[in-house]
Amino acid sequence: MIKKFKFGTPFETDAVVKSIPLESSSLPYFETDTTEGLKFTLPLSKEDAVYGLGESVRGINKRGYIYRSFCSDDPNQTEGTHSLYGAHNFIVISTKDKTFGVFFDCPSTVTFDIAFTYYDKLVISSDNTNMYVYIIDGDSIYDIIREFRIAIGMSYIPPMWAFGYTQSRWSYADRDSVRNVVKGYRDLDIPLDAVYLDIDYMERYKDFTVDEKAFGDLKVFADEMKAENIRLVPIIDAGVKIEEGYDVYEEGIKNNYFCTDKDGKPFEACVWPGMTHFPDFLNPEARLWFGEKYKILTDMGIEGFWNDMNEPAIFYSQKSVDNALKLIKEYAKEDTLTLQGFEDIKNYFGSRQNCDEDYSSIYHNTPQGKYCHKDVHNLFGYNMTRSAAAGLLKADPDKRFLLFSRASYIGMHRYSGIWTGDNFSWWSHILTELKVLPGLNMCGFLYVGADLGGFGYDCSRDLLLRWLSLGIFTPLMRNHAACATRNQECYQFEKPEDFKHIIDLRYRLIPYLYSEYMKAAKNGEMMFKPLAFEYPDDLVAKCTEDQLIVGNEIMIAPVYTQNALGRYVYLPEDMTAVRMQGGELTFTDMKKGHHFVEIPENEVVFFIRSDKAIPLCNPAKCVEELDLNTLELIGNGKEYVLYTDDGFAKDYDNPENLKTLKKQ
Ligand code: MIG
Repeated sequence: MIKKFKFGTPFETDAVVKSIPLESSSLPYFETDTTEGLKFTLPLSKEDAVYGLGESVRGINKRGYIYRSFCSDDPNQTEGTHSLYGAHNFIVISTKDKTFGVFFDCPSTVTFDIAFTYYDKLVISSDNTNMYVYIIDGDSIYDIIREFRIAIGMSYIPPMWAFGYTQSRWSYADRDSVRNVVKGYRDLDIPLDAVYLDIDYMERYKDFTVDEKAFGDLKVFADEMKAENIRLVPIIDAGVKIEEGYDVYEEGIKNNYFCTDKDGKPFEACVWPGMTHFPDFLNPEARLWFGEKYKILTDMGIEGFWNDMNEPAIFYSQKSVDNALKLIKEYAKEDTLTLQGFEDIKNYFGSRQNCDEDYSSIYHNTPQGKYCHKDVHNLFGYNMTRSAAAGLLKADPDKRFLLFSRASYIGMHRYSGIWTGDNFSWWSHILTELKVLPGLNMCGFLYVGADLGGFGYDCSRDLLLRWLSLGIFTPLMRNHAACATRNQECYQFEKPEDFKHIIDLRYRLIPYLYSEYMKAAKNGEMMFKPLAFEYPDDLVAKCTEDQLIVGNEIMIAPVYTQNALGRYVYLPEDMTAVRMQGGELTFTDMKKGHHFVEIPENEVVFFIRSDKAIPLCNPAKCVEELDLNTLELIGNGKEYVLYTDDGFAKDYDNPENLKTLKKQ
């Protein structure tokens, strides 16, 4: 049961697609305070848990911290961070006597103070007095989530090749660099399905252009790669370079498709291309226009994209530069810079990222009137990606494209996946990724993954092995690294066969992962489930935040500490441990309870639940070459319901896609 409550005059975000009548009664459960902005308070007793918030730091149970939903360009995914790239205002509150969900549909900052300021209170507040609040009741956490997911619409479904292993780096500078990556993998027989093109494939960072000196005719090169079953996946940035003669810039100016400043002049800020304007993705006409540009690249044979810098990220605005110069001139009147002057200048430059002053100077021309960016900030990346999805749908209505975005809001899950943005080559970030997965799924984001191996800093061989051992279970499986970091492709490390065995296992699991993904998408379920949801009456399971149920049949318990020879694993029921060792699988039945499981860094162990079975295929060098007709069932169960389709067409509801596989 989902109920809709209205405060003020909310901006229509289109997060919810189901039509739900407005309630006239007051908001249940919470104490509502409207004296200053909006504030909703709920008492929490000690054992109550709060789940959700999609892309956010810290635990699966979000208790004990302040989170701020404000799409931010911030790679510091640490315990001290309050906001990440996505803004996902859905939580489930689980108390002794009742469990319910609540979604705050508000496009500007919402603060979730979850038993932080007051140990026994949940306080949700916003300066914005205009929002819809949805209350979702149900018999179980899963019922509540399903109800919410029906209201926000079905999750995006990628093409099947996007379940393959993919390689990225900022940047592969030219054709030969990409060819070398493919050769590196193919020579060692390590599977690979795609290579990403980061910003340097463009001509001077101009969207929808290609640096032909480095990449030649991209269509020819995309065909060459396609012949090897490799897809090229270019990046698209939100900012459009200001350059006379550049058609995207000129069309945008001519038709008033860019965001403006207060006076209606296009807002100017510096990002990778230098000075840019931002397409006004909240203006439906501008959205349509920008989205249609993706066809320039699909016409060259491109079948996937990643949308970046769409919080939007701003290095500095024109106004900031003007202010900075003023500040410096002011201090330059003195002969020497005082400490205060030094600090002022440093702080001014240091505070340009995710900067309130800039976001307060941007305006959108929306069907609901002129809006200051600050009030609709969290909708920008969502609508950039919605624009891309609409363009791709128009370019080829019957085809699935790979699409994922950095910034997001609930609603965007219908159009694309997300990657969790910049992270670091830190051991703690393996666990960070594991913990973020259930929350993302709750909010409808199913096609998800983190930069495997870590984006910033240098990655060690053991870190990559361990991270891949989690990454083989995430739908988006991409190894990505920042410029000036150590090479991170698997073939760059010693004993590459260790990497091959792990990635081979991923390909063997694709029939299972794809089936579970499709079931989750079609039925509003989660693919990554906390043990707390699956075993609500088991105290230990409730507290276990470093293991997950993946789909309905398996449990994972990855190693996330360096030099560990194994780890403690809690089995909430009897399970079969599946061990991949040197590419071979062995099976051990294990009893419910605590175990220390030895897991060398080149092995993977996962667990099949009692009376369940999962399908495995043979590995292949790419998804296209997987033989999905020859499947073996493993585990103690007798059957498995497999979902298959051709991996491209959109006939998701064809009953023939579901087959019950039975053990011989
Ligand atoms: O300011 O395009 O998160 O994946 O490699 C950095 C370069 C811009 C940020 C993305 C990252 C990408 C990088 N981009």
